[in-house]
Amino acid sequence: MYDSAKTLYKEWGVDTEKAMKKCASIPVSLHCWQGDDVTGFEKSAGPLSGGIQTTGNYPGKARNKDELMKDLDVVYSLIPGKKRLNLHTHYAITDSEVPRDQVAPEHFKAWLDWAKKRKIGLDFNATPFSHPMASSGMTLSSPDNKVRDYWIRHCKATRKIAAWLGEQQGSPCLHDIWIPDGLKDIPADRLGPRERLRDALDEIYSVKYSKEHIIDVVESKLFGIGLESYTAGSSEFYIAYAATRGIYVLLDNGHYHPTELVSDKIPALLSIFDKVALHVTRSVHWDSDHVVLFADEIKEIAKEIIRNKAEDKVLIGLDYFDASINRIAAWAVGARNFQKALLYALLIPHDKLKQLQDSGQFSKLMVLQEEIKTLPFGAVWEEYLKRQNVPGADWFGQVEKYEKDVLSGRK
Ligand code: RNT
Ligand code: ZN
Repeated sequence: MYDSAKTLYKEWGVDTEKAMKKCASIPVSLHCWQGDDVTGFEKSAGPLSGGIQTTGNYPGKARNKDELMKDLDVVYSLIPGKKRLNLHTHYAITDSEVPRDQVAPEHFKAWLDWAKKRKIGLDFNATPFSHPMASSGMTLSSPDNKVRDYWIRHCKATRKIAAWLGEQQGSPCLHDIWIPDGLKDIPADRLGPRERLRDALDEIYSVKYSKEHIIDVVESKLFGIGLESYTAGSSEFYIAYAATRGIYVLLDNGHYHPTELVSDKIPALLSIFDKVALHVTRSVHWDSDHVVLFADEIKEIAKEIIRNKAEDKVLIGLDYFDASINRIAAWAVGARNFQKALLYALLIPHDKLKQLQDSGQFSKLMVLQEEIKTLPFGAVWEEYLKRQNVPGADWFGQVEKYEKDVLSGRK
C-alpha cells in the first residue's frame, strides 16, 4: 500500500520519503499535565483554579512523580516524531514543599536527568494558579502589592529555572507566562490591571538571559470560568507587549472567539516576529481543553507551519486535559493527531498551489485542494509509524494492557 501511495504522491510532485524524514525532525512539546489533571506534586495544593477546569473522574490518574514518569514513558512509546516535555512549576521534585516564589533549578534536576536519558528537551511554565496567593483571581495585575510581588518573584524564579534547563540541555527552553487574571463582572477599571501587569512583566523580564537558553513567551486568553467579563492578559495586550519588549507570544487555539482562527494568526505574526509559540488544544463551546483531533483547523495550523517553512520558528506545544477517559489514551490520541496533521501538511504540493493563487487560477486551485484530500494519506501514516517503531492502528491494545496491569491498581 505504501509503495503505490508513494507513486501516486510522486505524480503530484510530493516526495513521501522526504516528508516522513522531515516530520520526524519537528519537535512537539508534550504537556506533562494531562497525566494528573493539572494537579502537580504539592501536598498543600488546593483544587485547580484560575478559571480552567478538568472534568471527569476516570480511574488511574498519576498520583506522584514515579507514576507520572512511568505513564509518560508509555505515552512516548505510542507517539512518533521528535518529542519535548513541557513542565509546570508545581511538578517540582523536592523532599519538602518549596514555596512557589522560592523554586530553584535544583528542584528540577530529577526532571532534567529523566529528560536527558530520553534525549528529550524540556520547556517550562510559570504557575500562578491553584494557589492561595491566586485566590482573588488576580496575580501579576493584582492591586495588592503583596500578591503582585509574590508572583513577580515566582516568575523570576521560573525564568531562572528555564534558562538553567536550556543551558543544561543545550537547546533553548520555552518559558511561558499565562496568568488567570480577570473579573467575573463588569469592571470599573480595565486599564489599571493592565498597567500593573505591564510593569510587573517589565520587572520580570529586566533579568536578562541568553536567547540560546530561554525563549520568553506570554499567553493571552479570552475569559475563564468565574472570570467571564474581563481578562487583563488579552491578545492585544500581549501582542503589543511582546512586540515592544523583544519577546514572543504564545497562541492557544482555545483562547479566542469561536470564529477566530489561530491558523490565520500564525502567518500574521510570522510577518513581524521571527518566532511564535503554540498551545494546540480543542475548545468545545469554551476553552474546554478537549483532546486534539485530526480536524480541519488542526490540519490548517500544521499547513501554516509547513508551507511557510516555519518549523524552526513555530514552537509547538500541546495543551489539553481530559479526565473523563483513559489519560494515557487521551495524551497519545492528541499527540498522534498533531503528528498526523504535520505529515498530512508535508504531503501537500504547496508550491504548486501557491503558484495557482498568485496567477489567479482559483478554479484549478479549488479543484486540486479538494482532490488532495482523498490521496492515500493513511498508507504513508502507517509507514511513518512503522519506521518510527510506534504501533499502528491497533495501539489502543497497549493502553488497555497498561490499564489492566498498572492503572487499575491505583485506588
Ligand atoms: C489556560 C492556559 C494554560 C494552561 C496550562 C495548564 O487557559 O491554556 O496554558 O492550560 O498552563
Ligand atoms: Zn494554553
